[in-house]
Order: sequence, then C-alpha cells, then structure tokens
Amino acid sequence: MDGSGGLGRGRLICLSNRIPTGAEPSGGLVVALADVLERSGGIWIGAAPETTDQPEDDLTEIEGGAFRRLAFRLTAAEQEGYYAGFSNSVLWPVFHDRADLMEFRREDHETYRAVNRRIARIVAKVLRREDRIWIHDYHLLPLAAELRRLGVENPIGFFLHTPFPTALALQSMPQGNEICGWLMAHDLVGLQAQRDCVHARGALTRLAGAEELEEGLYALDGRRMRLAAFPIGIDTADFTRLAGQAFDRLPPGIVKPPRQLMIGVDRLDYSKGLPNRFRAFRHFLDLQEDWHRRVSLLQIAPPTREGVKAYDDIREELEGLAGKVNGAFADITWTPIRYIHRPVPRETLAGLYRASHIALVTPLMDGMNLVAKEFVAAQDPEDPGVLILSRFAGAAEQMPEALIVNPHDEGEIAAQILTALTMPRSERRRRHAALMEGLGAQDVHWWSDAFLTALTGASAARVGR
Ligand code: ADQ
Repeated sequence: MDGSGGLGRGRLICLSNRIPTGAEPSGGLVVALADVLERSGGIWIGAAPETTDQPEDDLTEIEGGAFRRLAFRLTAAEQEGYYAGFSNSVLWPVFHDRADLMEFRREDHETYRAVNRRIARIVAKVLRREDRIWIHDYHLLPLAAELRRLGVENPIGFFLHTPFPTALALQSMPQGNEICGWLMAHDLVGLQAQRDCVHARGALTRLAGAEELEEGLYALDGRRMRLAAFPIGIDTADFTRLAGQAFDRLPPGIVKPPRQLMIGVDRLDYSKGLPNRFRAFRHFLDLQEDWHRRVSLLQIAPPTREGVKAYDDIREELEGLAGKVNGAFADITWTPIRYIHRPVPRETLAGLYRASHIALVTPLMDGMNLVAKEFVAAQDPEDPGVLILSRFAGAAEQMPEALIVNPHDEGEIAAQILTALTMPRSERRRRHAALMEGLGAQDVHWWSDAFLTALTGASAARVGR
C-alpha cells in the first residue's frame, strides 16, 4: 500500500445505483464508498431516491457532504423495471444461487438495458479525458459497454459486491452469457473472493469463449480485461474506536451478566439465512435446557426492497418463527429472541456488538459480509466475543479463526453456539487477535488503494499496447 489511495492524476468518478442522501447508511456499499470518496475528492454519481415524471438527462448537484454528489432521476416505470425488476428479481437471486426466486420479465430486461444506456449518455457528458471511472455493483453491469459504445476510452473499473455465479447458475437466466460481454468492457473487474474468480473464469472461458492469457487476464473480441479478488474491508481502526465509546453509552440493562447476548445484524434478505439461524437457536434450546434464561438472541433486521414478493415472504416467515420460539420458551423474565425490524444508528450498533458474547452470521450466500468484520473490530481484546460465520460468506476466506459453520446444518450451528458460550477466554483472545491482524492489514483503505492501483496498471497496459 502506498498510502496515496492509488489516486493517480485526474478525478475519480464513482458510479452506483443509489447515491447516499446523508441519512443513516444501511448498506455495505454506502459505508465503504463514503470513506473512499472523502479521501479522494471524487464525484459520486447515482440515482436520486425520488422518481420523476419525465426521463431527464441532467444531473442535479446534491449540496453538503464531504464529496461532490451528482444525481440523475429515474421515472417510476424505470425504477420498477430496472431496480425492483431486473436487478433485484433476476440478478440478485441468480447471483445468490436462488434461481428459484427469479422473476424474469422481458420488459424489465429491456428497461435495465435502456436505463444503463441513458446513464452512459449522462456520464459521458461530464467526463474529462483524464478521469478514471469506478462502477459499483450489479445494477450497472452493462454501463461500461455502453460507455465504450459512445467512444469513452477512459480507464473503467467495476466492483461486484455480490458473489459471482457459476457458469451453470448463470445459464438459469435468459441471456446469462451477455454478462460476460459486459464484463469485458472494463479494464479491471474486482470480485469479493477467490471462489468468485473461479466462477467467473468458468463463465468467461466456457460460456463466452474468452481466452485466459495469463492468470486473471482475459481476451475477447479485441478487448482485454483483468479480473481479481479485492475483498472489501471496513474502517477497522475507526470502528474499534467507535465501539469503545458507544459501549460506555449503552443504556443500563442491555448487558446483564450472567445472561449472555447473541447478536445478528442483517438487512432482511433471504440470502442472509435468518430462518435457519432462528431454527438453529430453537434447536439449541431444545437440546440445552441448562442454558434456558441464560442466553438470548438480539436480531436486528431492517426491511429492504419492500414490495418485492420474496422480501415480503421472508418477513412473514421470520416473524412467525420468532413468535413460535418465544411462545415455546419465554417466561416472565426471559425472551429468547428479540427481533428489531428497523435500522439502528451505526454507533448504537457498534456498542451492541461490543456488548455481545456471540455474533451469528449465517448467510446462505453473501458477497463478503461486513457485519462479521464489524463485530470482530468492536470487541474488547481482553475479553472478546466469538464470531460464528457461515462458510458461504466471502468473509470466511479471510477469517478462518471464526467458528466456521454450514448454515444449512442447524445441528452444527447449535453445537457451535455451545462451543462459543463455553470457550475459554485464552482461546477467545487468541482467535480475536488473529482475526484483528487480518482486519487491520486489509481494511477499507487497503481495499480502495489496491483496487485503484490495479486499475491504473490495467488501463496503462491497454493504452501502451
Ligand atoms: P449487504 O448485503 O448490505 O451488502 P453487509 O456486508 O453485511 O451486507 O453490510 C451491511 C452494512 O449495513 C453493515 O455495515 C451494517 O453495519 C449495516 N447494517 C446492517 N443492518 C443494519 C441496521 N439494522 N442498522 C444499521 N446498520 C445496519 C452488500 C453485499 C455484501 C457485501 C457488502 C459490501 O451483499 O456481501 O459485504 O455489500 O461489499
């Protein structure tokens, strides 16, 4: 890491679906990017939260904040087809191995393509020759190809925050292989984990017929693209500091030893494995009567993407499960599951992590999972809590000292809850120290530096050819 943020010359133009409004950030992307942009003096371009009646090709400056923000507005129909439709009812489920939840509509695919085409026109108007472009996430997969079509030859990088699907899974969506062509329009594609790079290799070479010239360097139809894993991190030092302060300000009564607190923090999404987590806890309570009244689960799960059917379903399922567990086990002094269905301020969250003995992070599939990293960073190193982490979170590749579980195996999760509750302090400290070493070395600053440095290298190689 050279500490320069890999900034190079010119401006950094970041593009993502949603622009941060200054309200409480609740997605990993917002949390990570705000930090990168503040340091780099870049511009963030994204969709305004409110829709418009007429498609507009102008950008509106959003005042305030530490970096420049320019917003475009979508019509309600565009928002429906591009965002709720193709992005979140096709790409999200397919990329999370849930093709069974895919709702493919040809019109949504058209709208997705058209919105990306329009964003490309809007962005091309403000671009300068020396700018570098960093596109984020699955909403904007075709954007670079559209920019190239308009003659834009600036360096373009793309980072995918979700997992990348296997070649087989990609074929479960109509025109799945066009995604490979979209990827090839970038100089650099960053994925979260090594497993994603393996999947992308399969898709690029077998589905699209790209050639791998050397490891991670692909060629197709006269274009070259570099692809590598850049596991996203958190602002580790800052989060540790925040957690220490916030812990001291928690309302009395949150921590009542000897009752142990387990915490789960997730957007309410079917990929996060919440029903299996609740069932595993019920299984634990069935088996471990000794632990009744001595442990409880605090689950914080704010709603997202309301109105998409799969999300309404998961909400209902979870409320039913929490009710059943509490109905079966609660007494007047103890509620096994406390389920909070709204966002919590970042600071409170940091304090709650520190107050918790265990974090249950059990996604069925997750690009990275920043909650796992935040929980570890928030711990008191002298008396740290234990992380139980799904092997299907990208974070598992970097965090082998967590208790790694198969989220489909409720028996295994229940057994690891017991292991965590009874783990000697010396072992907790050893595991925590090892995890913190990784989180310190590969934090969000490392991540953005590494990506931007690689982008500079990849585009220089193209221009120099
Ligand atoms: P998400 O699916 O949103 O992100 P995650 O990585 O866990 O998942 O990030 C969630 C962020 O939102 C964390 O910073 C967390 O603190 C915050 N958050 C969650 N619930 C909250 C609540 N109730 N109140 C306040 N804040 C809350 C996507 C991918 C992930 C990937 C990230 C970053 O799905 O796999 O790790 O992007 O690339």
